[in-house]
Amino acid sequence: MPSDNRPITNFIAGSWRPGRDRLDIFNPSDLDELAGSYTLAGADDVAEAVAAARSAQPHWRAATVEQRSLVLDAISRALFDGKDELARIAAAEGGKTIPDALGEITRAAHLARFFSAEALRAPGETLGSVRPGVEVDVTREPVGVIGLVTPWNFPVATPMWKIAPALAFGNAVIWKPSEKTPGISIAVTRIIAAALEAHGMPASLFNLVIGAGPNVGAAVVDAVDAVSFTGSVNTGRRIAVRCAERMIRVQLELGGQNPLVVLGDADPERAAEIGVNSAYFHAGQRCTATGRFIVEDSIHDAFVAAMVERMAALRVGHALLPETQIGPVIDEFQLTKNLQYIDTGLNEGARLVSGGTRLERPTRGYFLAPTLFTDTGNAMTINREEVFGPVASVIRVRDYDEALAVANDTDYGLSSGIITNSMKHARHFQANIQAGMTMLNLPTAGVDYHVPFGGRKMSSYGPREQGRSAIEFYTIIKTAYRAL
Ligand code: UN1
Repeated sequence: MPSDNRPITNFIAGSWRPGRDRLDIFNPSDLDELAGSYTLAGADDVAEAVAAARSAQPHWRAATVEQRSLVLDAISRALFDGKDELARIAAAEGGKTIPDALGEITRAAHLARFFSAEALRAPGETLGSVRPGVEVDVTREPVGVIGLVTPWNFPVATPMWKIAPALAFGNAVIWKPSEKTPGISIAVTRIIAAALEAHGMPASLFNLVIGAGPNVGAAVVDAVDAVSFTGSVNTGRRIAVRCAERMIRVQLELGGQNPLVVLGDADPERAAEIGVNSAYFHAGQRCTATGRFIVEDSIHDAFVAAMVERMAALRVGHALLPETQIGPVIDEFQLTKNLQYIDTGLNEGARLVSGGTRLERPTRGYFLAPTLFTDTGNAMTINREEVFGPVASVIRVRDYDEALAVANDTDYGLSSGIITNSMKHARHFQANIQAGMTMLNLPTAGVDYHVPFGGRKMSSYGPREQGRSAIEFYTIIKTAYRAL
């Protein structure tokens, strides 16, 4: 152990170590409160982490499926048992409300539980050959050392839906979380390391490196056998190019500009209830959040009125206060970016009907009023790009056909939704929307943990995450022929 008292941040080769440059994280709900002090890893730390992971991975691969299942079960239990403390950490450094954070941690616990069972039933196939006296086995093997690069907005569940299948199917992991949420990443790593050690497995097969994307993230991408990334399109594209050069597999979950269609037959109050949740909870910082409400002319005014009324009643404030429904945005960078998008909306002729400004609260924080624009066109910047904040707009359309065309007129294709009682339109929308996920009479955000997650177009690249699809990315197929 070094004799200085630099904060210990990284878990490398089975031990906790400090990094170099200091990183102080302030509570986005109260900038006068230090949420934690950390130090950043460097590229040499990554090299050591990958070497350790490589030498540990064969032990993990050789473990029985029951041992792997038990480790994931232990991770799941520790997440359930520790959820209150973990939620407090996530709320204090990331601005999630406590109910939001508890929901996310519970989801992560269920994810680990789901993959605890998947470890046991990892499938293979035995087939007959076209040649007499020959048999064919199709088996799945671990890929090796997987690099996981994850964002700050779901700092537990998004990592867990990568970590759990990576471990379940016998891989080692290098985890580079967002450096905006180091505290919760450290807490989750402690749980994983303890679960491995309790089952006699080398903790060095799981490594945590906290650092910035350009050096630490890039070093991870340069050294591992596969990369799963959730984050922005620009970073994702750079990672994909590098992975192609190295000819390693890559899985990307990127942004969205998710449409929610509201048809004339809907109940405007119910539509607004769904809409507010869909666009504004977690301050809109969900890749599945609704950015565009595409609303049929006949219900437009009633829907907008119901939205504005509900938005006025939303309680925005300190994430740790029990009455708060919407916390701050994560940091100054996001706040500034959101305010710039609001300006751009106004400059391009959108009409602001709710929010649009920073909010003052008793504590200094990054509070932004949930914002709704009307009179917007699908070509406006706020409807083309992903804002990633509590900002949404209404696009008025004549009928269902126009609504579907507008919904599909986007570079993205992550989530989508329609609010209607018409079976005919609901079925048609489900079949024709160009998105990885689609919701009927539900918010576009908020997904289950046991089914595939992912998008189309610029929203995703590579095989689906979660559910039974997860095995595709985290295993590699071997076809074995045997003459008897
Ligand atoms: C959800 O909508 O429940 O970054 C999950 C995100 C996604 C997770 C969304 N990876 O917002």
